[in-house]
Amino acid sequence: MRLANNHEDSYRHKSDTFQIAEVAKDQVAQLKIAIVVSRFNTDITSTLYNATYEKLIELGLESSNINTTWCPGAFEIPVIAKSLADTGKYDTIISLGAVIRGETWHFELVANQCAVGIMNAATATKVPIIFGVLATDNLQQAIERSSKDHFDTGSVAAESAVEMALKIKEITHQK
Ligand code: INI
Repeated sequence: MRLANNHEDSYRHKSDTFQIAEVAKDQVAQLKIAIVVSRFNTDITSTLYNATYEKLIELGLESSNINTTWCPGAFEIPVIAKSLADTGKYDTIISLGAVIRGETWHFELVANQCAVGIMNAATATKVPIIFGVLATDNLQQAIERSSKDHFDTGSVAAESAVEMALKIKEITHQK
């Protein structure tokens, strides 16, 4: 497996593509991945979801090995992600959401607790939980971060999920 991910800046460049060696492709076909996606700001989260799903299929996942759970908002993502991780059925969980800044504190509370909850669930279960939850100042930024022509966060989340699933298997020698 070759991963070109030495960034000169904090953004993933278009040319910085994820590649899986032939030898890893049959391993990818065995992976089981769960996606938890929130409905709040659903235009954005649906875009993230479609990109994630398409990229997983492109990378070699079987559609029958992809489980999708929708939830109300980003605040609810951690409990769903933890519940999915606790089943022991999935190699990686992908979380997708969109938190857009408003005029109150609500943004901070939802965005921060979502991030902390996801990290706590991942470290507690040792199942990687990919953080595909956008936290942006406005709708335009969320559109750019989710769009396939810009940051394409959904595809990046899918690539990160496959990379992490293979890596954890390698570390724990469970091929
Ligand atoms: N949920 C989001 O996913 N994004 C948001 O931008 C957002 N804002 O701004 O309020 C949001 N709120 C809902 C929250 O996630 C919970 O679903 C709700 O509070 C019920 O627990």
